[in-house]
Amino acid sequence: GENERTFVAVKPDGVQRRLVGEILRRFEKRGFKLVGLKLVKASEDLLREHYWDLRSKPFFRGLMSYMSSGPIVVMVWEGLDVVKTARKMLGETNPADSLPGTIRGDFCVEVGRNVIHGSDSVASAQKEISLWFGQDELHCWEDNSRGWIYD
Ligand code: DAT
Ligand code: MG
Repeated sequence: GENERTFVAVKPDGVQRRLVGEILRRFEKRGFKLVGLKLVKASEDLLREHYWDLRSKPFFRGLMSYMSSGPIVVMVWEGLDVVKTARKMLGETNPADSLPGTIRGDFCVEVGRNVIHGSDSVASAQKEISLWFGQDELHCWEDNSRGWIYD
């Protein structure tokens, strides 16, 4: 429903390349509701837990050093089907397969520098949100444009 939440992160290359505003803008304009946002330097432990399913992949070490190479902007967005829609807005894992109009399709070229993360299911979104955010960092607020976004 409208209360579905997803976890999105602008990776270190996205922060370096000044893409944070553009990415926030796309989610805001789509009509999703921002409920959490912060700039963080992720610890290796947090990243290992976040990418636990990929620990045996050959690119895992490179992924860890890329993701810990600078601050990242983590966010939680809320709205109808936001998990699936956010993944569509991101594009494919490999930017080469991502259509223009998607974030990866517009702003990057290589899988190892693909600018943004988004949860791949409602279950992983719940896990990732609780991994990266404290309860007190997730904000409930009355959405005054709600009636113009949902019928
Ligand atoms: P996604 O980020 O689209 O959910 P994933 O969960 O399969 O993709 O992988 C997580 C990240 O790991 C991905 O954003 C970039 C990196 N990665 C994935 N496959 C890779 C590969 N073949 N070579 C290098 N990095 C890769
Ligand atoms: Mg993934």
